[in-house]
Amino acid sequence: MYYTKEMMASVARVEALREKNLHREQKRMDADEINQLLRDFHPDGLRFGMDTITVGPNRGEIAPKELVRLLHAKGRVPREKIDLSHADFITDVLIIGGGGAGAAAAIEASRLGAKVLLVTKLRLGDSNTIMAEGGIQAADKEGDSPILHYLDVMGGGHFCNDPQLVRKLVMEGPEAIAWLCDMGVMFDKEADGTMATTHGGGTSCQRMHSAADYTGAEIMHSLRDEVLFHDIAIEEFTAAIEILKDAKGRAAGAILMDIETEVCKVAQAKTVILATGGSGRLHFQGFPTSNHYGATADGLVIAYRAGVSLVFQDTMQYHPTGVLFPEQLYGALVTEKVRSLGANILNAEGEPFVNPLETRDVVTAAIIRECKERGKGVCTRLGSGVWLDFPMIEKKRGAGAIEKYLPAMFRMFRKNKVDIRQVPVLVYPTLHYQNGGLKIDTNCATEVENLYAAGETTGGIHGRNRLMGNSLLDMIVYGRCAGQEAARKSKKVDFLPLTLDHLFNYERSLEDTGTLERDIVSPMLLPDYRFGRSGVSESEK
Ligand code: MEZ
Repeated sequence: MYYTKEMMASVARVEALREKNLHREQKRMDADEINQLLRDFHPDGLRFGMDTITVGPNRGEIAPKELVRLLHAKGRVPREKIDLSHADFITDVLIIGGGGAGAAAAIEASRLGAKVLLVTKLRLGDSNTIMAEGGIQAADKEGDSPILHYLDVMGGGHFCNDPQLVRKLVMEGPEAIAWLCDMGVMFDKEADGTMATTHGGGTSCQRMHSAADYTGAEIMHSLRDEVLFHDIAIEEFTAAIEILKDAKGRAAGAILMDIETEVCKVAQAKTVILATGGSGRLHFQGFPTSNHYGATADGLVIAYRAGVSLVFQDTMQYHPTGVLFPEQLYGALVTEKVRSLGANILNAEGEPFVNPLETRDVVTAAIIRECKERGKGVCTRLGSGVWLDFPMIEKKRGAGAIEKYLPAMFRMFRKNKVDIRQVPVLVYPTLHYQNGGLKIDTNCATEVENLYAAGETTGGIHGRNRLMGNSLLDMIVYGRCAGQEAARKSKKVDFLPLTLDHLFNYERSLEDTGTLERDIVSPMLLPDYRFGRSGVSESEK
C-alpha cells in the first residue's frame, strides 16, 4: 500500500464514519437542484470547451473543439495515388469497425446471405465493447417491462432522446439477451437459474445483466467467435479513411488504409455500415479516458464529410468514477456496479455528498463541485478526487463479496498494490462515452443512401446522458439491425462509377470559409501522445 500520509489520514476519517454511513440514506436531488448542478459543474456546460462548426450539415452548431478541429481538417487520401476505376475489394456489405456493433452487424448480414467484408484499424474485438464492465440492461424479468425501461432511458437522457429509437431499444432488449445467451454468453445467474440482475444509476428496476465485472469481454469474445465461425472476410489493421460515393451520390465503399504501411486501397460495396465507436481519445477538455486506444471519432468525421448530420454532438459522458490514484491507472474505469453493490462516494472528511445511484451526469457534476468549488477533495499530484468506499460493499454483502462480484476490479487494484477489500479508492470523472453522434433512423439508415450506422458512433438513442448498460444493449439491437438492413438493401443495388467529389467539395467549403485546419489531417485513427494527452502540443493550446 503506498497511499500518502495525507491520503491515509483521510482514509482514517472514512473508516471512522463507515458504520454511521452504513445507515445513512443520501437523499436524491430534485429536478431544480439537478438542473442547476449540471449547468454549473458538468463539463458539457462549459462553453469554452466548444467551437462552432463552419461547414456541412451542422454548420453554425457547436461541438467540442477537439472534434471541430478534426471536422475542419483535410482528408488523408493520397489523391495522386488513388485509382477509383479499380477496386481492390468488392463486396455486398462493407462494415467499418470491429467492436460489438460491427461484429453483430457482420453476423446478421452474413446470416442473410450477403458477402461481408469487415475492416478494423486494430484487431477484431479491440473496442469499447470489450472494455465494458458492469452490465447490459434489458427488461426481461418479472416485475419489469420495456415501458419502465423506456421511461428510465428517457429520464436519464433528459427527455430529449429520439423516442422511436428508444422504443426499439427497449422493445428488442429481451430478445437481444436471448440472442447473446444462444451464442454462449454466460450471464450471472441466481441459484435457481434466473438471471442475477442489479440496479444502475437512474434505473427503476434491477435489470442490469452482468458477467461479474467483465461483461463486455464476455460478450465480445462470444461475438468474435461467432464472426469467425461465419464466412466473413476480415481485414485487421486496416482503417477506412474516406467514404466513397457513386455517381448517384449513394455510399458505395471506402478508401482503406493499411495502418502500418499507409498503403491505400479501394473497397467497393453495395452498402456500408459504420460501427467505428466513440471519441474518448480526443480527451475533450483535457479529461483522461476509459476508452480503448482507437476511440478517435473516425466515423463521425468521414460520415460528416459524406453528408450525414450529427445529433447531440455537444454532449459527452464523463463517467463519475475513473481512477485518480494510483497514477498508472489514471482514467481507467471503476465500474458503476461498485455503486450498485453498495459502495458510496465520500469527500476528504468521509462525508457522503451525492446519492451514488443518481445518473452519471449528476454524480460527475457533484464530484467536480465537491473538489473544485467546495475544496473537499483529497489532493493528489493529478488533482483532487473523492473516495469510492469499496469496503462498504463487504459490510453490506458480507466477506468475500468483492472477489465474487468484482474479480476484475480486485485484480486490477491488487496488481497496483491496493487492496480494495481494505481501503477506499480515489476517483474523479473520466471521459467514457459519446452521447451524440451520427443521425440514424430506426433502420440504422443515415441521410446518405446505402450508408448505415450503429453503436456508439450514432446519436439520439441516449439523448444528453446515457444510463449504464444501455450501450451494450444499443450495440446489439442496432448492430444486428444495421446488418440485416444493409444486407437486404445490398440485393437491390448495382455498382456505378466511384467518386470522392463530396470530399473535394467539403474541403473547398472549408477553404472558402477560411476555416481549414492546415496543420492536421483527419480522421485521426490513433491518438498521438508525443505532445501531451490531447495530441495537441502545449503551444497550440
Ligand atoms: O454502460 C456502461 O458504460 C457501463 C456498464 C459501465 C460501467 O460502469 O461498468
